[in-house]
Amino acid sequence: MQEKIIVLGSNGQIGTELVTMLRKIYGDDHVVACDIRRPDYDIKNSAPFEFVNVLDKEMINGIFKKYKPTQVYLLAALLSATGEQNPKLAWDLNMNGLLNVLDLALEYQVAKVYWPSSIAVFGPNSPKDNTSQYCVMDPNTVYGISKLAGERWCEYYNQKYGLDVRSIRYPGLISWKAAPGGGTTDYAIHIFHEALKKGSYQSFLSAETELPMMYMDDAIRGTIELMDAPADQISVRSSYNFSGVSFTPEVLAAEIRKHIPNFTLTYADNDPRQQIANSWPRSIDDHFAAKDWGWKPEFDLAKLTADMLNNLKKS
Ligand code: AKB
Repeated sequence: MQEKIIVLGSNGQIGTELVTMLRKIYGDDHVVACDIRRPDYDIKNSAPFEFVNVLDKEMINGIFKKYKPTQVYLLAALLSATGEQNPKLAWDLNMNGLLNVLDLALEYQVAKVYWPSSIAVFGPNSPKDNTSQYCVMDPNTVYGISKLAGERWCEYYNQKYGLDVRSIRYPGLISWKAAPGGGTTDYAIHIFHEALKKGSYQSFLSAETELPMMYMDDAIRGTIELMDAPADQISVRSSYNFSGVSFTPEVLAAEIRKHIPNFTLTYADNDPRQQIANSWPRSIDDHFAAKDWGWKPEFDLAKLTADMLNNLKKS
């Protein structure tokens, strides 16, 4: 079957790299990038781009009618930190954007839908270490609440209507090609830019705040591996736990010092993102992803640090 893939929210941190990879695999004309902002990275000139607001169901309807997609990726979202600044908008975008796409995917008989969830679905009473797929989940950010509700909707559309919707709970994603989108884990990207530019950085999270993270190359590969897996191997229809590497700002700084020996790290007091980080797990048990579709990360802390610094130096 000839695939026609629509990526909604193509211009963000994940979309920028996902679209590039999907176009490598399926060809430029088979992947339609859609966003409310015109892209400034390498999506721009190479292939189809459409302005789409995921809150405008008629607009998405027009795109589905025009392209008849076989696969849809919905990436448009407000993340944890920006979500707290505008909770109603975060709920509206994260929830109604998803429901619009799920409904239209059914109507247009889209073969597969991808929607990202997050470690933000866990909360203060979830276990902190090796957090399992099924445990107490009491998110206390609007982002986490919307992601947990979205997971339930994904499973509901799969079980009630047979829609093949697949999802991953991303940890903090570390990448150099596009800027991060207002998350609690963004310090782990800013730190690389500032280390190269100034030789110092002030972290908004404290020295000992350990969080699950992943290099973008692993995240993109894992996402496409999940989408390529046979449907009968997908036992989790809410969203899969997905693990890369866990570290604290202090440990990341020590790794950066292996490349930039004089790098100094200081810490800000009372940043609201600290509260969010404190409610999230330190590490994730992802054995369902390993068992169902063979997930295995390739980038550890040393490898991702070296790769980030090399690429940022060149760019
Ligand atoms: C955030 O920090 O909000 C995101 C996430 C973990 O989903 N990076």
